[in-house]
Amino acid sequence: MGDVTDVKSALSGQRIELPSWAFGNTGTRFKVFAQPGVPRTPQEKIDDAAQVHALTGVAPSVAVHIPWDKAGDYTELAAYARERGVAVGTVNANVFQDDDYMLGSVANPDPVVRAKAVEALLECIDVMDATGSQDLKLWFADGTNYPGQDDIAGRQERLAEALAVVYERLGPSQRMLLEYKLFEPSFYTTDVPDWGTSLVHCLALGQRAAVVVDTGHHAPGVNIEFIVAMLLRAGRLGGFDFNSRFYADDDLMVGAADPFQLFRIMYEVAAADALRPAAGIAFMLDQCHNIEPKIPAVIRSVMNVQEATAKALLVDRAALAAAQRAGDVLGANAVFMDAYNTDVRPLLAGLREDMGLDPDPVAAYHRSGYAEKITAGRVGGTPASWGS
Ligand code: RM4
Ligand code: MN
Repeated sequence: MGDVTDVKSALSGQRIELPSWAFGNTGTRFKVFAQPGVPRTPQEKIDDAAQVHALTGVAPSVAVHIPWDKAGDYTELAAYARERGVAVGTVNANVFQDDDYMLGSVANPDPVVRAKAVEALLECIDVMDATGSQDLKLWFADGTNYPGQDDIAGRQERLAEALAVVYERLGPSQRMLLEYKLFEPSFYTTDVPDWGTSLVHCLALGQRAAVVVDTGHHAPGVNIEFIVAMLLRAGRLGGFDFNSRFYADDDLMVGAADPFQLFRIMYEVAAADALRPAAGIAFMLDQCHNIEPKIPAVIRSVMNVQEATAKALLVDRAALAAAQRAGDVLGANAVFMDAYNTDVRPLLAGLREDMGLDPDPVAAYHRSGYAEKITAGRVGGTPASWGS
């Protein structure tokens, strides 16, 4: 087993970014079930994220989604976050909810719509300048539904052109993170469907463009840790959008559907020594809590990432390497499984106590009275939701 003191020190330095949209009302295309106490403003989403950080100690930033989190003054929004002990993190661009984007955004056949989409992305960089955010995260709903609907190669040209304009506008310490997703909302072609397509675009753009792996965006059975290893090797793993899927882009709590997969992914990250913030991998959640209470679900998700990370760090790398060199197939697998089968909850509870936190953040949240406070206080106004 890896050394417990080293494991604890790596875990205390871990940073997990929370998505502002996890705190708003969400649902499926069939129904959004509203919950009481949901934030009405970006500031209230930040308040909720700050609660999660206060209880877990490892979630000091909150990703925003523009225009869902549109604010009059982003410098003020960043100051508001700082006062609550968190920072505004990744800026996510939403170019998929305007009528003009029916046939796509940056790859739309109409140059006027393309220009509008590029403008929206450039505005996101203005937001980054005002908030001090480092990363612009791009996910495009672009694609087609029918063979012949649009030119597949032509769409790639338009995409590349738009990305180049946006990349040029980035400040020297800012990055562009390009996410891929297999399908949906387009079902025949998707313009960035896989890590290969994303990587090809990033390589053409330059060093500060990197791929985002959203764990929910793969076909069943895809070996995500292999993709992670490849991107780490190429120096182009920009970050993760963590969530769980049983079918497709379910956006369920990370580590809920397949904790073993999450462990395998975190092992590749740990083995490449890429857990350290200096390695530049953004560990973000991208989740929606439709039927479960949102804040405890986000706390649970942070804990799930920590548990998978702790197990990954516990792998006895020297013993594993020795077994691999000796061709000891079963021995190597046993080293790996020993770490996975370790109950790391006491270790993490101890770590939290070392950090001056309650060992059980979910219980601490339920005791805190915060849920009652927001339920009583957040009446009137429009609860945040998709499209608002
Ligand atoms: C997409 C993708 C993006 C997220 C949106 C809301 O499927 O995962 O990361 O910003 O959903
Ligand atoms: Mn995502």
